[in-house]
Amino acid sequence: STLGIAVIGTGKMGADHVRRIGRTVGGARVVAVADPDGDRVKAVAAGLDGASAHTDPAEAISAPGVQAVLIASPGPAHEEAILHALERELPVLCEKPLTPDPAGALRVMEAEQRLGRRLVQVGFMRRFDAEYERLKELLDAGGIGRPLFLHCRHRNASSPSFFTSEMLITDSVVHEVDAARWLLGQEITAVSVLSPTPSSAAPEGLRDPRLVLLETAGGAIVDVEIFVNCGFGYEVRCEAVGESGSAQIGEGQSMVVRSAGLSSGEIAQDFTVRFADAYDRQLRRWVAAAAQGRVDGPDAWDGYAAAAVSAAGLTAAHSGVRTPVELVERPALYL
Ligand code: ISE
Repeated sequence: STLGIAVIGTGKMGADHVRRIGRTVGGARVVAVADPDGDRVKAVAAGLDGASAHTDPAEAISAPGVQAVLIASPGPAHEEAILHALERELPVLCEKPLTPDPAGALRVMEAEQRLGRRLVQVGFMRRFDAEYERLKELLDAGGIGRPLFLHCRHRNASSPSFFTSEMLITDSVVHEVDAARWLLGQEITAVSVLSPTPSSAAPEGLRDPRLVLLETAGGAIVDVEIFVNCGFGYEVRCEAVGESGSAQIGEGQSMVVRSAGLSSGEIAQDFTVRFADAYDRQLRRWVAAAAQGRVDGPDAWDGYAAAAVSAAGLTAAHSGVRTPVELVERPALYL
């Protein structure tokens, strides 16, 4: 039997997931789609056999045949859609950020605790990337000793028109926040943000690039260069430095051409290309678990912890002062 999915939000990521469910992931089909843009959602539904189109997410979630919900609307719209899905006890895959602020994430955790089970997975798809998995295995095996630093670079060719200075932290660096927590198995305890004079290639008023420093409970330091209008392509690199070695991922494994005195390789232009396999694997794993009425990926606690780091990051960015991260005690459901 195939899992009936409602897709909430048919922008760039929603449309990408709809394509993915049709082509690369078996055992699932899209039965309902929702988007505030009525024309866009009708166009997406028209390309799907028998899927209903809605402008109201709640309607799509309660449409006939919906057994699981994939949320790809903008961050501020996530909480409401998640709570509707939880009311119906449906498994959820929610794009990052779970919620833009920790208060919303706490409400999601409370709803799950009332149900007594975890049904929400957050779309931190780097955990499903082959290079990240190898780095995680190496660190877990003690291959480079106790980790001291993660040096991270996160660059986008350009940012979409709706991108704000806050989103560099809440929507982009949030990936490094989750990756660091997962790779090191440690919570992040404090955040500092430095912002150089913005690149003249960045849209007017956008604080781009920025340097974000994360301190972890185990005494490691993570530095993240976020640069969302670098112009030349999409790059996500990470070098881990430990007491007995270092390991680097994201250097690009594609063909290198030497010709006419130059050596050159291709740079992916976009995250849907660089992380295509990770998105596929994330969705396959989620569909397999959701078919059994459960989730097994990064959960609402991970979404909450990331939101708490983002909140500290925004305070640090505005004040220029190193800001501690405040976390509630981890509820038993998430241990
Ligand atoms: C976007 O929302 C993502 O999730 C991408 O992975 C990230 O590189 C980009 O900066 C974000 O805007």
